[in-house]
Amino acid sequence: MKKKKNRGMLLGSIGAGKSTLTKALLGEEKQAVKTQALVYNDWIVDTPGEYTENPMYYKNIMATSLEVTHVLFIQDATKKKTIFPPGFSTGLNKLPIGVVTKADSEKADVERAVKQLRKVIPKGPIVITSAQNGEGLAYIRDLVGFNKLEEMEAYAKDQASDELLFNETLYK
Ligand SMILES: Nc1nc2c(ncn2[C@@H]2O[C@H](COP(=O)(O)OP(=O)(O)OP(=O)(O)O)[C@@H](O)[C@H]2O)c(=O)[nH]1
Ligand SMILES: [Mg+2]
Repeated sequence: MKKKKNRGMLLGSIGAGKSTLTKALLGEEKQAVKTQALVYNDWIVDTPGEYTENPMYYKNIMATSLEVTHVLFIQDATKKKTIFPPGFSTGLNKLPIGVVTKADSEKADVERAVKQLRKVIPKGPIVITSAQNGEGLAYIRDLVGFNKLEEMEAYAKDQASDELLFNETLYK
């Protein structure tokens, strides 16, 4: 794969599947282990779930976001709850991408996860993925290559795929 200058930071709760997704996106075979600190891996910055779960770390998230072009908000499809505060993505001035993980799981409720992400990302793409079967991964790689929200929007609409949505809230 071509080396990218663009970079994405992954945010999401403990066990949401950030590190597994990182490895799948980078084509690594090894199983993910618990993330203890920021991990810079090629074009991905993986974070420990604690960063998103504990507001004490928000300062770290803000600081790290300065080093990336995109922030990926990871929502576990098997979890009823979301830990992102509403509109969380608008507080970080970076291109947002919503990612639903574990779509393959029998416990997955993809619709619920998408609904949760719509509240976090008022305007931006949402990708439905599974690190296990590779679903949606190519869309993430492509989206991180764009430098404008409008470009991501045009791409998402062009793909016309059930695994790639573009959210636009109709009210302000
Ligand atoms: N079924 C299924 N399980 C997954 C998938 N991705 C991750 N998991 C499982 O989810 C669990 C947590 O995955 P991690 O990638 O370590 O989660 P994380 O978000 O990096 O967690 P922290 O490092 O603690 O923040 C593991 O048991 C994975 O096997 C997936 O696509 N499908
Ligand atoms: Mg991890």
